[in-house]
Amino acid sequence: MSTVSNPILPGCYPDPSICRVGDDYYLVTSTFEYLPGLPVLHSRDLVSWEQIGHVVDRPGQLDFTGIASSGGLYAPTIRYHDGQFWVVCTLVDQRDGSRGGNFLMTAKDPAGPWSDPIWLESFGIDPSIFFDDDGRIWVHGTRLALEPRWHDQTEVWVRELDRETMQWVGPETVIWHGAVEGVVWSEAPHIYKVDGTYYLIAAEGGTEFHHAESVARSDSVTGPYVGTRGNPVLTHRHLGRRHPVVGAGHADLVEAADGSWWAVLLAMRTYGGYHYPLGRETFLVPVVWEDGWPVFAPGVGKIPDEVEVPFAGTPTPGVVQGAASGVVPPADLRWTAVRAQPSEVATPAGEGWDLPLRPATLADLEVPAFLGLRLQHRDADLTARVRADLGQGEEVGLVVRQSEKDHARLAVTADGDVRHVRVVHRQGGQERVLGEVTLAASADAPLVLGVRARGADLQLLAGVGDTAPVVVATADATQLDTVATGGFLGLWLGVYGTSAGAPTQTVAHVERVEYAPAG
Ligand code: 6LW
Repeated sequence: MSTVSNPILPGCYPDPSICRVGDDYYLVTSTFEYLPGLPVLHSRDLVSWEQIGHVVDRPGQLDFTGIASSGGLYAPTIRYHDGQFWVVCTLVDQRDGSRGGNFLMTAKDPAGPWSDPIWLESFGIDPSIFFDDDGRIWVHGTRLALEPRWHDQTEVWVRELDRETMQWVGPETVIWHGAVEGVVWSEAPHIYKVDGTYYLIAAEGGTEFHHAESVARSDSVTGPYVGTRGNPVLTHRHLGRRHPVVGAGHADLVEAADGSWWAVLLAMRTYGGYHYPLGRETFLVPVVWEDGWPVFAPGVGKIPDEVEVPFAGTPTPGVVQGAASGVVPPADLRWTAVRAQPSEVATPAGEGWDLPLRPATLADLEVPAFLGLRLQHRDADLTARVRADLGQGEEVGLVVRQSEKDHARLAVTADGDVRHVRVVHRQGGQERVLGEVTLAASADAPLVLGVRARGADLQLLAGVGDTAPVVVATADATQLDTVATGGFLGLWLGVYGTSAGAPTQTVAHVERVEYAPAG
């Protein structure tokens, strides 16, 4: 027996999906415009998790050109069947819709390599896949309703997929619009078969405050599905905005080897008022069956702060659970870039990276010279040691990133033997300077740049060599979270460099980056 604290995956790990193979559990989450995409996490007991790879981990596997923030990879589903792992997911291209859609990737080893995408002729988001006892494969997903009666709402469809041709067989059936007539955003559908009955679970209400999880059942995979009178079976919306955990929904179920049932789902922890700068995180909830229906968090009715897992051993929380503190070496699976793989923007160099500056800025829909990590703790420190011989108009620094339009950056430029350091808050595409300092430094002196997150306060610090860094300005995390900006992401902390449109040969030597939870 051991106890795990929720969230089991802190920071931006939304839209979890889980499967079990023997005693091993595998979980994937959404990553939007960040690459590598779709982290694959492994656990033997649901308590201790470690990352073993990514589904989308090589250049060219998917085309991310021009994908805007909060587009990209949405809500994957992972399953194991027939000796291999299957992930279905959506590449959302908000730009022109000419690419993207639902795709399937498979792997013998969940750590990878995963296949190239097999595109499914379907549209909408949140695809899932169900393998029936008779060997038939049923893909299901959600999209804006085609039927006029459900105008402006979403519908859940299911359709059979042929194992050999990977083409649709037979017609599509619309099986669900949400538990209540008029409910919006029926999402994240998953079908299971339990004791001969088909169960459909789906989120509804949208992935924010009104998020909820509902369940329906049927004697046939294509329905008709009838919801339980107990719907929604889990939500936090009735707890109000002052409850410390909001937005519970987007669940996936798994049966443990001992026959117990569990759900992983997303929710957000608020701080600094009704804000959640860490984004949508992954939580674990026990599930029991009563009268042929699943009961989420029995006896509690909301996500428990701590969950007892009877079959779990001594907890050994993994790096992905925010347990690590210190240098984040290049091989660490937490590193991500935007619209490209890290290997396409930087080269490992000792404990850090050589990061060639790029003409693209953080505001452009291009591949910026950027490498970052999720902010996983409300109190945390990120420190980077960077050497760069900057030319005119060139900039290196740290960024607290939400999107192209919204970030706070600590921007260093050079003018002879001085370094100008500014903190710029880019808000809805408009920039304002929050503070600035000038530091004396020779071209080869290392810059020591830091983000000190203390709740909603994001202090941005800069220094040279061994002198103590100074706070240049404090940015406000509650102006950078999705409550303030829209979108689907938590905050990322990263190093970046740009030549602001000009050709450049300059390389930022990011000698070392440390991330440490504080307090
Ligand atoms: C995802 C949808 C949702 O596809 O937000 O949880 C979308 N709600 O299910 C992006 O994460």
